[in-house]
Amino acid sequence: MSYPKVTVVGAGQVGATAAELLLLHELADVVLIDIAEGLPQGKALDLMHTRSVERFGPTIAGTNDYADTAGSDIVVVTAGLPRKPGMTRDDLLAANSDIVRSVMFQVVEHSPEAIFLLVTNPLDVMVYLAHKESGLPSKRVIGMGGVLDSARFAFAVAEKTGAPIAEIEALACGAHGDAMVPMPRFTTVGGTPITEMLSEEDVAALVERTTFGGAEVVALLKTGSAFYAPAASIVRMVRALLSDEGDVVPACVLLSGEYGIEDVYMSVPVAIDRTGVGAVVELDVNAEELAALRASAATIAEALDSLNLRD
Ligand code: A3D
Repeated sequence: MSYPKVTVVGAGQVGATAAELLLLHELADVVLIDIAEGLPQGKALDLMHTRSVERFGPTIAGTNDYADTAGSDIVVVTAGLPRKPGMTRDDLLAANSDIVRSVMFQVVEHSPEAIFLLVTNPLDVMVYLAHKESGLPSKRVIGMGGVLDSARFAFAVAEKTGAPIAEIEALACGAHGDAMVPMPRFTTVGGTPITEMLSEEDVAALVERTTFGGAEVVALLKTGSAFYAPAASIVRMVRALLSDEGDVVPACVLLSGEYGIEDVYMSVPVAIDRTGVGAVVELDVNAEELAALRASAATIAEALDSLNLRD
């Protein structure tokens, strides 16, 4: 049986965990690449040893050579420095810009037709940079942020209400960071919006917990940042990107007038399939939600301008 080829750049916590899930779910043959010598090879070998225990079909190869990534269907970019305690995502801006620039240059050279799924923080800026500097159509450059933020919102709602997680549909849009826009009216338990079930104070507390869910993990771990839920969220998106279903997920995509937002990458619900990004699903937002989305976009635009990325 032949599998699609997915390259994961960065064999750290997020990249290696995503690689493991791609194999366990039998979604793709994986190439794991990192700048650190031995790291991707060692993790790939360890995962190949797992194969006969877990009985999965696809294979994984670890490398430091971009030639091995040639012909990938999807390239997931997790290379970068993780956020440390007390560090904001924006502190990572300068360091990770250089990394993403050099990684994109090399992966695009070997897989010019791939779909590129960016994960490196600060996410919304890194995806824009990857799109701009690669010259690739925005349809094939996308970021993972909204799936994770929505999952954290769902967790917070489950904790508060005690409802089974399978009955909860949660949505968080906007920047992946402090300017996130969790959407309570579009977050439901058994089909009922949480705004009709919970007090305003309770909803506000859930929004707060969602927005700072990543920081909550960082504070507990002390070194490094979250990786299980990020990796699962990557795999959720890869699954959709390998199918023809046109799944609608909150993904970080280039907005061109939707919600009155122009020339900013930010998470909104969008259909994705094996051709990349399809139609943005414009939610029926009220004035307050629209203002929150625009304010979130403005914070991203400010960071883009600080890097002189926009014309
Ligand atoms: P970590 O475990 O440090 O792994 C990063 C890996 O990148 C390391 O193995 C490095 O050696 C490698 N690397 C560094 N520079 C290069 C390079 N030039 N080429 C190839 N590999 C390189 O970090 P992590 O896995 O915890 O996090 C990785 C990135 O994902 C960070 O920027 C995080 O902030 C980000 N992240 C984003 C989300 C989102 O939801 C968007 C969630 C979790 C983590």
